[in-house]
Amino acid sequence: MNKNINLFLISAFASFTLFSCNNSKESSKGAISTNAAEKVYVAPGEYDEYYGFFSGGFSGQLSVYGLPSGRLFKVIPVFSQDPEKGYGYSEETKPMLMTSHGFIPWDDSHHPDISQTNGELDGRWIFINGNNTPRIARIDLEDFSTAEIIEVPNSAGNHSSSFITENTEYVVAGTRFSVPIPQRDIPIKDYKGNFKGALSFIKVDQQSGEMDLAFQIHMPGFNYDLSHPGRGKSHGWFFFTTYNTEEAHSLLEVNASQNDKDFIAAVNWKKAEEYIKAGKGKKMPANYAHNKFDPETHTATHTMKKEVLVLDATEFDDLVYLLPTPKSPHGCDVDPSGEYIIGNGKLSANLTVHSFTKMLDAIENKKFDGDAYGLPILKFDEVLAGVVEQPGLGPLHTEFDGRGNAYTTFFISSEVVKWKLGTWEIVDRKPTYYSVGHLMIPGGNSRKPDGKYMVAMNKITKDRYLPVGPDLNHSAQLYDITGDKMELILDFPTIGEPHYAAAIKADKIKDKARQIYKLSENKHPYSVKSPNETKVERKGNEVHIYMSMIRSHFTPDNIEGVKVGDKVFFHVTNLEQDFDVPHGIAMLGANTSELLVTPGKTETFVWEPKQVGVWPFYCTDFCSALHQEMQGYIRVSPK
Ligand code: CUK
Ligand code: CUA
Repeated sequence: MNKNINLFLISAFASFTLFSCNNSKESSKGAISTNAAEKVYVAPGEYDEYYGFFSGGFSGQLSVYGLPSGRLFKVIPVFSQDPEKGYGYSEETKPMLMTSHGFIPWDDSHHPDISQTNGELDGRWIFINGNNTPRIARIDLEDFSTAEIIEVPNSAGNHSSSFITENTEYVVAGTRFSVPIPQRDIPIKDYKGNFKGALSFIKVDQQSGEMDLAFQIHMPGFNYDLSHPGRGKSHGWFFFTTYNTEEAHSLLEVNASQNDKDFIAAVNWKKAEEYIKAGKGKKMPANYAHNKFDPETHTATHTMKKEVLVLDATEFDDLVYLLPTPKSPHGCDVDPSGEYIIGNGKLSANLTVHSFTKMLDAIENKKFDGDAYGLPILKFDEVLAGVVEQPGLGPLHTEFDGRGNAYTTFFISSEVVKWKLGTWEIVDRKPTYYSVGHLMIPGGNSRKPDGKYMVAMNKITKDRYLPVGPDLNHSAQLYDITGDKMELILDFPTIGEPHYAAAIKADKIKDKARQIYKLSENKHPYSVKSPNETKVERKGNEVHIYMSMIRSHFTPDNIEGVKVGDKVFFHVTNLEQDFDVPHGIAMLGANTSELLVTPGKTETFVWEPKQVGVWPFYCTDFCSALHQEMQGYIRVSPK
């Protein structure tokens, strides 16, 4: 029976794919309303209404788009090196990419989430997870740059992350893969009982935004796929979808889809706080990186942490409850009121909605179905709020418009389905082009959604744009959702794979966005405040060049006395104090990237010359009519 469902879904997918190649493009063209252009047109010089932050997937970055125009404003480097900005190449930024496994200049970023106050987006910070080397980054929305990265120990495939509680008390990270905790050499077939999940609660300082791993809850060896916080009435709880509740060590067969139901794990994090306060947490050795960017010196520091506080969920009977949820639920979404918890069962014919009120009631009255994993399992019927019947194939994620409607994506049938909370009736469906993963409504995972637009993020692009060879960009589609029916109004390509996005009214950010750093406040130890302070200093085989840049020259611009075998540090300060006059620097033979230095800042690159000669360097950013004159030479002599 289970196998049959799988086969059915697989063949449905195959036939859908055929269908999409042949027919859907035509039908999407026909479906566009005549005033779509008007709805997305932002006249030259005008601003967009929303900032949209799109995860970069396997690019590891976060890109910033305007909505409704779909214009790309910036790619914020987070987990990957970025030659455009020198991120991860400059000495100042390299420590950001240090981990317990060394320097990892890449990751797979999935879920951005904007900080909240009282369940409303506040635009202070945005958080995003790195999947592969479990990490959480905090991006400061004052200057749109990565301020902090913390590694998550005892975790692997940091996927059910980085979602935040409604006052940004915590950013929460769940492990997709259960792993041996602590890591050790054991046969993989001994998975059951030895592999564990870890749910990490990272405290956020409300003033500085600084993150600190407060505690972890260790869990049975499931896969923890996605999560969302409770909000409103369910504030204080966090919900995680699980699959592979069979605790199979190989998913090659249908091992992990044998169970008719997996679970949503409901975690009472307020209770966890109490237990931690009461000293019930166990200290466990753990090695993880904590990297911070100091805006004063404009330099990152990398430190290693040694310990984590752990609560073992199975040792408490009121910390974690399991809500049976059909067939490998993926998205775990909570409606704006906090009452409904939606489990998007990938292999299920229906959508399952749980009730928070019923859950509390079932807990109170001990309506349990045993505790097979050492955790109370609530009776399915006692927590079920309702079912959306046969909505589509392959549900993944749900968001809300604040008007009592929910919107769920269906990967296999490639559509977004709009349905009503409470009555569970389907009121609209629209195709996506093609195979949608996440969707996003600005504020759609907060208490106050802004239900004007919905963006579908599609996994397959096929024929949407001019062909550019075998590797295509992924695609986003913008829908107007103000009417009864959703209306597709725009397509735009994205950077990497946009697993998820978050968007906020531009007004909440744009006026506090920083334009410039003051040179007088630059505390970088190798900064200079004028060309007169520049110098070349030798310390053994290290040569430190204190260099300045201002329209349109470098000082010094002729450097001699450097030898093969030296380690040469270019500390380059941009003396400009006019807004928007960066200078770049690149040098022939330097095996580093370009640096782009914004006004008032200092950046460093290192060069270890291997060849004698005279090597030119130049400014890479067109900065004035004399930009092309902004150049210099460095002479390298024999050892
Ligand atoms: S996941 Cu990509 S479609 Cu990483 Cu949020 Cu569901
Ligand atoms: Cu400085 Cu071009």
